[in-house]
Amino acid sequence: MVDVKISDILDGKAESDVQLKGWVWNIRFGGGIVFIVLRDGTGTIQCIAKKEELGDKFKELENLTRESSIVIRGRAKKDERAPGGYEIHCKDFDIVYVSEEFPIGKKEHGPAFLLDNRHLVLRSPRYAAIMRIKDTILHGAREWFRENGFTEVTPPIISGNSCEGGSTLFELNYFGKKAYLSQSAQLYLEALIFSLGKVYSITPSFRAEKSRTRRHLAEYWHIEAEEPWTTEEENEKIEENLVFHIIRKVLDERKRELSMFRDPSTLERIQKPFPRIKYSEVINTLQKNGYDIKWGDDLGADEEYFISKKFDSPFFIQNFPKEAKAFYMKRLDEKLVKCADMIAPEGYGEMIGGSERETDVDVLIKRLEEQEENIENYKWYLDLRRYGSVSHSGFGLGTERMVWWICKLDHIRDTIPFPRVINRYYP
Ligand code: NSS
Repeated sequence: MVDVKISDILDGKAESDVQLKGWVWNIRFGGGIVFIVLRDGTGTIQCIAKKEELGDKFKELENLTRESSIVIRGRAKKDERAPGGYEIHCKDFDIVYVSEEFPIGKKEHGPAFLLDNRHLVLRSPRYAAIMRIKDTILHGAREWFRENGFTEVTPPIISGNSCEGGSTLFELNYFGKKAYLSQSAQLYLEALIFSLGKVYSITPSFRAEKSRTRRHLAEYWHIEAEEPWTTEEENEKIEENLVFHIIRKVLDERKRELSMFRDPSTLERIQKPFPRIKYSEVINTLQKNGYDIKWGDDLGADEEYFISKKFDSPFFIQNFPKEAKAFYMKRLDEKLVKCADMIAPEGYGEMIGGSERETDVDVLIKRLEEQEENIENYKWYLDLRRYGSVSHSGFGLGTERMVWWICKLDHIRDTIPFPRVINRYYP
């Protein structure tokens, strides 16, 4: 009898006598027959145990509860009527541990209860599918960067300065001095291009977002890249190729999981190049549709939702006014900067923020002063412009924003196993 994973059976790779190790996701008792939905971390499958086949041992199954751990031996059979297209005819089993009554029932629970019991809720096939899609997204990103000459680096998480402005900084007591949790690895990646050329990192980023929204986490996983000798136009092509590769990889590797959330053909239809529109066009469209927004304002969640609904492929919004963006972005003219946000379609919203970086030290100092930053903390960063400065660009992709869109979820907190938001860090 061979040890197999449920996914092997569902993929049609193991139609024979098998041994499965897993947990009881669901159990139903009929006269002389027990239906067990088993899950093992790779999938779920229905196992059928009959009294007429198991004899006296059948009685042991009467004690079985949801989430009990069990080893089941039997025959895997194709059956179109079974969920997943396969089922197991149980010939023998060992109950390893009979679970106490599992607090997550079949009935509806409120969101607070589910979040308090997140460590248990994560066992559901829905969360397993989301986490597996996320695994493919992270793996796909690393694969694309490696194939395209980027080196992975490990920037610090504790920093003495801000990157995206003071309002969302988490402050930390660093041996009696003030430090911050990183909002972005960008400034450190900018230092590393001089040593390595194209670089990228995948790190947690922290934002003290003080409001409850469906798209903000206090801690998220940031995929960031920085490229020397690169203009904003070229930077956008890099972002587009990376995102396209990741989408293809999810379609290749995770179609079964993806089908739990959306029709995969909606992602198959996405083509390069992604549409590109200007910030000014967006403002015009919004004003024509009755939004109370003026040129110069940043786009809020409602405005982004409205624009994003008009697309079924990711797209770029280019050239924001400098007041709406961070200090480091290169000027296009007196008013605009060389930047673009990549927006996820279907009503989701910003997934990537990217830009060409300002190379003029004096402009950087002026912008930092305008934002009331302490220049002392940025001395090291300004040095990067003094010694061998070159045009360069980069971007940050919010991994969870991408999972949120790809899985068409209501709330971003479902994209991360243990979400950190304004009112929660338990469990
Ligand atoms: O603030 S960003 O728009 N840009 C940066 O941090 C740059 N310094 C990145 C770079 O050029 N290296 O954030 C980038 C992305 C943004 O598009 C979102 O997808 C994501 O990071 N992001 C978030 N995801 C989840 N929760 C929160 N609070 C959040 N904030 C940004």
